[in-house]
Amino acid sequence: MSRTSLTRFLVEEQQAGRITADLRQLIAIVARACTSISIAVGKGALGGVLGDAGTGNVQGEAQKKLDVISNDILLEANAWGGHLAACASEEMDHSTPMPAEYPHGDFLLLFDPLDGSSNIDVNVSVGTIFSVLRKPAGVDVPGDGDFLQPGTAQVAAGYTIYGPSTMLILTVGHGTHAFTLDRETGEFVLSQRGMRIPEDTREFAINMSNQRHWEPAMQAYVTDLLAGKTGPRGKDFNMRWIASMVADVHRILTRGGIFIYPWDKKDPSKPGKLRLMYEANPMGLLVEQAGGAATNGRERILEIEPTGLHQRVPVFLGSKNEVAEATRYHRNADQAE
Ligand code: P6P
Repeated sequence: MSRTSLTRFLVEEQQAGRITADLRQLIAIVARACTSISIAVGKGALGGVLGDAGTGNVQGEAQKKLDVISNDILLEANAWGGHLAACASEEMDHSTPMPAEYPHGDFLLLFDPLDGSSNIDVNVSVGTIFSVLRKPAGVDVPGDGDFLQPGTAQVAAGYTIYGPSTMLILTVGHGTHAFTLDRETGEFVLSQRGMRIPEDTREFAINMSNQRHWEPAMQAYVTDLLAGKTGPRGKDFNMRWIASMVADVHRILTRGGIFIYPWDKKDPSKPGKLRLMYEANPMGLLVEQAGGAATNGRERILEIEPTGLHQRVPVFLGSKNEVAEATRYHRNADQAE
């Protein structure tokens, strides 16, 4: 069976006029950086890279050594790429314009270098999430404000999941495609062209320990899920929660489901736990390109006008009809107010 490498896939996308040479090369650089992260993650206890780095990030979260290592790998890989104007990361307080001595390009790269890293020390799948935007015209040195573009402006998005196999899931706006890392050759090989999420599901992913903190519409929705076929939904549901967004979203892209991280009143000032710019937006584009849906419980994630680089949002994503049902509960509650 002839194999399609990521390199060939990207050249074909460029030949079809769907991406530019610069975007092709940027994606190839990010993929190579993810291969390096996969090697670092795969060393586990033998690499001296587990545990806390002893530092915190802008989110006020303790950084794992691998958070910092992964962030550095992505920055170093892109330094000489020549395609970026600036980077932004969960692990950096502010965006970073490309230093003057490096070649510059027209793209903005945002990433969560190692999402789910609290799972690293217990050997559960984690991943790198990335999003690519265009640098606004006329801007020479981009600042944080230049990143504040809605998810519909993304020219590419993807994640790499470091699991039993390392897989890169990518969209450039024409479908969502899966590549598997061939560890012997070091290349990503196309393993599924055109992933499709089933429109209906019987599987939901949520951290149920927060139930008492949810708003009434969320309580009502989950109560009806749990009532199963004896309740208004008329069917039984199963639950999965890996607490690693990349792993939960990958399962949903592969077999359907709904992933929810709603607002809760544990910290009312926070609109949600997950970040819009480098988690919800890239995952939202990947899911929509696979026939799914992504909302914040009320509106489409990709149409949210960002107000901050590390802004948080509630996330409902996955099987289109189930996301619509969960969103209906919230919109109906708003109308009843
Ligand atoms: P909780 C990981 O820390 C993360 O950002 C996502 O990957 C994951 O979906 C979520 O938080 C898990 O949150 O509150 O269940 O630990």
